Amino acid sequence: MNISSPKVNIVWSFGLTASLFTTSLLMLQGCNKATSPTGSSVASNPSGRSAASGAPAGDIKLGFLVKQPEEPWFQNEWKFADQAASKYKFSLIKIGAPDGEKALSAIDNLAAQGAQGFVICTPDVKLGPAIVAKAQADNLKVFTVDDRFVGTGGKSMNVPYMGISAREIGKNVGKALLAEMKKRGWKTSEVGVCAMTFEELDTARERTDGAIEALTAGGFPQGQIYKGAQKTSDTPGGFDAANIVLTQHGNVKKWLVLGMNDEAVLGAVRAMEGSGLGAADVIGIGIGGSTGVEDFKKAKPTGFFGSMLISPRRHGFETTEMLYKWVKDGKEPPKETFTTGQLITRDNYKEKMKAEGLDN
Ligand code: FCA
Repeated sequence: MNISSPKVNIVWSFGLTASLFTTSLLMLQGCNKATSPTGSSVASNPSGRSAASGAPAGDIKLGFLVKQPEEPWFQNEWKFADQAASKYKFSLIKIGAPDGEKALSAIDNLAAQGAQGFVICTPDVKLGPAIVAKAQADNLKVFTVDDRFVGTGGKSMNVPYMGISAREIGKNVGKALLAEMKKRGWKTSEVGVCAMTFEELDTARERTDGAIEALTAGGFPQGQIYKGAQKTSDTPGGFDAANIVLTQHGNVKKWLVLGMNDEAVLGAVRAMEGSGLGAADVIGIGIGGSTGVEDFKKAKPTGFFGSMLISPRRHGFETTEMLYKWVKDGKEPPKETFTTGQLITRDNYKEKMKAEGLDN
């Protein structure tokens, strides 16, 4: 069964595969870019001077580091960051940083290329202090996106951050699951909730806690909510966690599925298909409007019923834009920006995604 990312079916490693990946991504995007020997990709702007400042184009170079470059969410963040680079005529260096070692060496790499700052979705929030220390040593500004750095004492670090309104969006998942269950006339006593969790990551725990809170507030019995802890925040992580829940609760015939992102829910939906449970038995709602959308395109519905569409445009374009203005004009970005989500299903995803600048 194929449970990996539908768009880019590669195992990410920073060497050859990274180059292959970025090369194909660049070919897809068809812009004026080059792949650096380190496997990063650079959007260059050789076309002269920045309209606003008169400074030579190429004076400003910014990085965009992501933890899971193979996933559509992060590819879309890069796509919109590229649009900011084109608009403001700075160079953008995109680097996949799936672990701490890669993230830290990528920062040195950026400094060596003469960059002034970077946006990062860190592979591990506990790396925050090490990343900030290295960035300071290299004189680079840092803007965090999606996953927030955790510093000493488990507290969020005081670094500019853009993330989703995790608890609110989670609550909306819970409400939408209940609404769909009622619409189908399912008897609560026959239904279980399969909650895929990744609690070590704040934004993930807030999302799943929010969903569970809304379900219980709406009258769903706590005792029928079964959590499965994911080892990784991707589709295989959801698949494995759901299989354990399914083994423990083989008597449940109808499922509501929630998780931190599309990948978590999609993994669970695939696991349920493996147990003979399909669209009529499963209501899964993801968060992202990314990987899960592939299921909407299938001729027959699957258990992946919906997703909370969040905004890679804001997380890619606006983060990079704010960082650019910080570097160029000294305009400090706000410390916190939280973005919203909206439910998409196979009935409306095309128009909703189009409005967000996402093709389908
Ligand atoms: C986290 C998740 C991603 C996406 C992002 C907004 O980084 O891992 O899938 O949901 O938050």
